[in-house]
Amino acid sequence: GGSAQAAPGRNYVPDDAFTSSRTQWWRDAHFGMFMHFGLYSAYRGEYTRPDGTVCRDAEWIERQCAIPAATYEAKAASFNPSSFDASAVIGAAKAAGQKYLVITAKHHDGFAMWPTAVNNWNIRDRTPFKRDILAELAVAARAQGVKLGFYYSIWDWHDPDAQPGGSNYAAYVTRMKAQVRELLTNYGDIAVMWFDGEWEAPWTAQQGAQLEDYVRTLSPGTIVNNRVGTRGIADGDFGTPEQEIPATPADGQLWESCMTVNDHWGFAAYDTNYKSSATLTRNLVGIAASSGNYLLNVGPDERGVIPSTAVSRLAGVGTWLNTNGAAVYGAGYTGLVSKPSWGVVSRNGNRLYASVYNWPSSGTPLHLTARAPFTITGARVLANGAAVSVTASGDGYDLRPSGSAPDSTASVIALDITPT
Ligand code: JFZ
Repeated sequence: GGSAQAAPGRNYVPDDAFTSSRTQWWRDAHFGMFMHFGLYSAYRGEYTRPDGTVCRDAEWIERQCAIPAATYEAKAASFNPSSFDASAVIGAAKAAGQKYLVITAKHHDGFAMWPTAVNNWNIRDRTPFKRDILAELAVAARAQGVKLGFYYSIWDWHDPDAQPGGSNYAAYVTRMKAQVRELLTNYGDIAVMWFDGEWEAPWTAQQGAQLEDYVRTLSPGTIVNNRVGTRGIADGDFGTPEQEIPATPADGQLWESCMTVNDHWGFAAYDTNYKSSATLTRNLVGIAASSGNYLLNVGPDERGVIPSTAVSRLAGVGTWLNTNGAAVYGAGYTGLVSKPSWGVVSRNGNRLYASVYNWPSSGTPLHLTARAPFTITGARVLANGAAVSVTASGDGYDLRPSGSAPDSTASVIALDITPT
């Protein structure tokens, strides 16, 4: 929150996110579920034009496929995701080891997935489904101990006052704030507000700063992403690199990399290019070792069901975490060793966790290059407790595990250390 260059009229708040107890749960969690679910999901990734040709896209389908506004609006009358099961969604997140869920309450199409009182462009007033997706998720998340956050797009393709050339953008901003108030007051504790679409004019840095302050006033504990406004003016609590894994921790900044489990955010039936559980697991371990969070997206289909392949790939991560979670939860950047070629190393206090992707053949060492001095007082494999031989060697240590890799995705060696 805040920056040295506070916007005029803004109360400057020191940037405490990196160390604050407010963000502790988020810094420890490292892993959340992102969910793109909205009216666009009803298209299943394909729009058939009046001339019979087919255009493909996901959550951008209205814009990318130039669907006439009236056609897109009419689609709502057939949007009936009656198989949506909030308990199953939260259960899938839990099984994956994800500690929080961020769902698109409103994407760029402006369609509210809750019964907003601000307008009638919402799931209750336009669909036969009528149910409040957000309320159902709030109940299930609380019951199962998963934290809940909302994605909210500042950019809005539907509200007349938000359109380019619209005469009364201020009126739109007032409605936006009324919606944000609903989200932060009607659904219990909201762990995260994840804004997006802030880059689109006429949204300004000052409006971003005011919106960030508005969220803080309504809900001081809520963690806010940086897509609320212009960087350095209203930069929220954490950065949001997209589809990438920074090699080092951001300097004094929290960050969360959002990625898709296949190749789209919203549901697209034709997209079956799911990442393997091994890839997802290594993404998570690599991100955690650079002190980041991994917000891994799934897109429920037009019935409200997360594709089963996505659920099973996520569950594979959860299975790995059941044995090796100590390398992720509560862990972060070591500062003590260089990133090795054979895997990644994370740290929690006086424990290092070497997640080994390429397990050596017997006798071949895994070398750890020390960037700062420390001694190793114990070493064992998390999966089976096997002792690992450690010898000082050159600029660091050699680890010599025995036998074959307990896990072909990543086998974790826990090292007890004493910084010297
Ligand atoms: C935005 C949305 O347009 C998209 O539909 C999806 O919701 C995604 C999570 O966020 O897309 C972006 C936003 C920011 C960047 C790239 C795509 N960026 O900063 O590189």
